[in-house]
Amino acid sequence: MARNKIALIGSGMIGGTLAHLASLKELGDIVLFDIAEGTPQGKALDIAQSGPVEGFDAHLSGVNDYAGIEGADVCIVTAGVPRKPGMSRDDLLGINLKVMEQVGAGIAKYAPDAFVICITNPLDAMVWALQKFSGLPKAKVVGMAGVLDSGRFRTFLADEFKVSVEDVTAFVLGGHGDTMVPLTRYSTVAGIPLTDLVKMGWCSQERLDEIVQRTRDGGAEIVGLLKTGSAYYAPAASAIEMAESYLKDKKRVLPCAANLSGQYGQRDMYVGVPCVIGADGVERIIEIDLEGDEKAQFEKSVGSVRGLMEACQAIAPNL
Ligand code: TXD
Repeated sequence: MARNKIALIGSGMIGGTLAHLASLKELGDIVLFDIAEGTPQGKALDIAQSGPVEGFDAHLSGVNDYAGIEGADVCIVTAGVPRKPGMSRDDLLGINLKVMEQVGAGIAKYAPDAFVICITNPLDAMVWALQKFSGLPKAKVVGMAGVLDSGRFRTFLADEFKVSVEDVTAFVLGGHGDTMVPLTRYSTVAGIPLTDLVKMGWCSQERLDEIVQRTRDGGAEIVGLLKTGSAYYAPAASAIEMAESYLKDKKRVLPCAANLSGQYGQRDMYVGVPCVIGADGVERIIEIDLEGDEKAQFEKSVGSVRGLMEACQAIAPNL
């Protein structure tokens, strides 16, 4: 049986970390792609040389030509530019939209059967555009944000309650970051919902609200500390969890930005919802009943994603 091939489109901070993690987990052979000459080649060589030391068997290569991703089983997209001082949200949107157009064409030509995970920001709009530009089936193109947002939430909750992160689960919906909708009644410590833990006196509702807000601002907190870039270890780990579920047909239930076709009253858009990820890609979207405030928060989140989609359409009317 041929080894899996994993193409990483974008070889920056997240791209390099993805290559390292995929190698350590022996998920397959890895091709790093970037427009920057030397970067993907250098990172591939560096990680390959850790193979004999770590004891993993993975072939790594770096390319500047899309032909190198030919036949990839999984493509993880981080290509793009970050927001720089003086750049408006629309400037960023315009640049990264062009990048998605190039990436979509490259994947359509060389890896049309791949499972594609988009990470580039603004996530929910970029994954929607990438699916359209690539023309790949909607179930095979997803966005990574929810696994990261819930990872952040779980970390903060475990710290607060002084319990292992292993026993904390989190359920999040909606767009990435600011508009994330944490469902506290479905987030648990060893199966006990957070709403019950508040009643049991583990923490106050105000404290829980603060933790939720810190989770929403989780990306900005790290940008503020690093000063020269954004988070990359946890984003890479999150996308690898999604890729692994696809490659091993694990059918993990993970929050992903998925294409809605009527679920949650929405269609033709991508937003974070719980999905079953298996060999067919997004095999199922789990639709739960939202109550009062949850519904209002989700709708607000959908509204902000739709705003970004409209801004994309103003730049690229073919979308
Ligand atoms: O939860 C999430 N989805 C996110 C998203 C969490 C953290 C960061 N998130 C976003 O991921 C971030 O806002 C960026 O849009 C992406 C990638 O973050 P990273 O930290 O890896 O950015 P880098 O280091 O700037 O890497 C981007 C690479 C860089 O090497 C560029 O040369 C390359 O993208 N690039 C391109 N590659 C291919 N094709 C084109 N056109 C291109 N343009 C730039």
